[in-house]
Order: sequence, then structure tokens, then C-alpha cells
Amino acid sequence: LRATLERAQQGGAPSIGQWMEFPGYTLARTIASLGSDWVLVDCEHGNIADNEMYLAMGAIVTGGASPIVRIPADEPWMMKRALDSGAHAIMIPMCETPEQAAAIVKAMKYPSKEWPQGIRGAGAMFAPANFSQNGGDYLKTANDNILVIVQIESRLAVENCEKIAATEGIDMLFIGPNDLAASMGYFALDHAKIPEVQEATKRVLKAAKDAGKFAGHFALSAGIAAAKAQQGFEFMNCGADIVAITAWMSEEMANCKEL
Ligand code: 3PY
Repeated sequence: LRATLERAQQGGAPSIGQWMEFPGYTLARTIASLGSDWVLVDCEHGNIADNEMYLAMGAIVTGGASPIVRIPADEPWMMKRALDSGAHAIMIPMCETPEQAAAIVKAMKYPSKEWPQGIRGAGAMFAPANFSQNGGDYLKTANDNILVIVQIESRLAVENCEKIAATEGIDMLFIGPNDLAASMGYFALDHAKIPEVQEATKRVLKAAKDAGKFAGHFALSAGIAAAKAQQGFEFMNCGADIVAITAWMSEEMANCKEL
């Protein structure tokens, strides 16, 4: 995962992923085999319980992509479960202050010489199997290998984005444009048309770049992902299972009306 982000940071192709809202081992493996760099298992808004998250992690690695979990909320025990399931990165919704960002990093790291503040517990039974090269060394390499992605998706988060980006251990600022628009008092789905949201987006992107961190943006099509890559974002999804199924089946249903 990190290699695809560094590739993007150096001007190469962006790191592209898919978003999963449905549970299922075979679904996860199928989506992962379609060629994206990563697949995100959305435990915040998807219908994906703890056991399904565990199954999806292995399925995504088997399908050839990096597994990422978006946890439901900023809770250390949720980070622990997602980390132990073998995720290569964790996305944490609604990070709003540098203090919160520092607490997130603390929960994500094993205690070590470099991370004395880490509080992650050492019992990762299944995660090592998801890291082919470093499986045997998981306890030693996890702190460096696993990415900490925080979502910037509120007015307060934008006000603090430079300090959040500068927090040691935060790897990426990821914009959730729907929640960001909503927190500014607009209808969430109008985010692309709202100048205030677009200004905030530029500020967050600059904050990430100035701090040497990665920047990501939610996208539901290759076209939106390409536009965000053009702006300088390195990490976008280009679809989501529920969106793809709904769009394709609705279109075919409409075609059937003509039969
Ligand atoms: C948002 O757009 O607010 C997101 O968090 C993407 O799911």
C-alpha cells in the first residue's frame, strides 16, 4: 500500500481502491481481484460485522489488493480489532484536533523504542498471515507498515488540519466530502458545488503536502478520482459495491421495461 502511495507522491499513478459496504468473503475476494491497489471494508457505514471484517481481510489479500478497514468511530478497541484482523491501514472517521490525532497514533502503535507512547496489545494472532514478506516479523514491523489514515470531515477538523497533519505517526489526511459539507451547513451530496467546501479541500491538501503526508479523497467514479489526482491527491476509491450494484441493476431493470 505504501509503495502505491509513494508512487503517486512521486508523480506516478494514484493509489486507487474500491469501497465495500456488503459483507462476504467471496465478494471481498472478487472485488480485490479486479485490479485495484486496495479495498476498504467500511465498518462505519457498511453492513459489516466483526467476523466479516476478519474474513474480508484474508480475502482481499488473496485477491491481490491491500486490505483497509474504516472503523465505526474513534475508539481504541475498534482500532485493536481492525489491526488484529490484518488490515494494512486503518481509516478513522472524524478526527478533529491534534490531541485526538495523537491519541489515535498511541492506540495504533505497539510500545517500542520509537513509539514509547504506544499502547497496542501484543496478541496479534491472525494479522501476520496478511503480510507476506514480514509475516514472521509482524510485531517488529507493524508500527512502520500499517498506515494511520484520519478523516478530515468537519469544519473544526479543517481549522486544525495543519496541526493534525503535523502530528507524528499520522500518515494520511482523507477528506470525507459529504460529512464536511454537512458540518458546514450544506446538503451533504452537494459538496462538489460548494465553494466553501472546495476551499477547505485545498487547505487540507496543502496541509498534508506541507507536512510530507499523503492526501486522500472519497470518490465514486474513475472520473472523480482522476480529477482529484489532478489536484494532487494520492489516494481515492473509484467506486463502491452498493453503488455499482444499484446503478447496474437499475439500468438493466429500466431496459427490461422495454421488453
Ligand atoms: C464522506 O464523504 O463524508 C465520507 O466519509 C465518505 O464515506
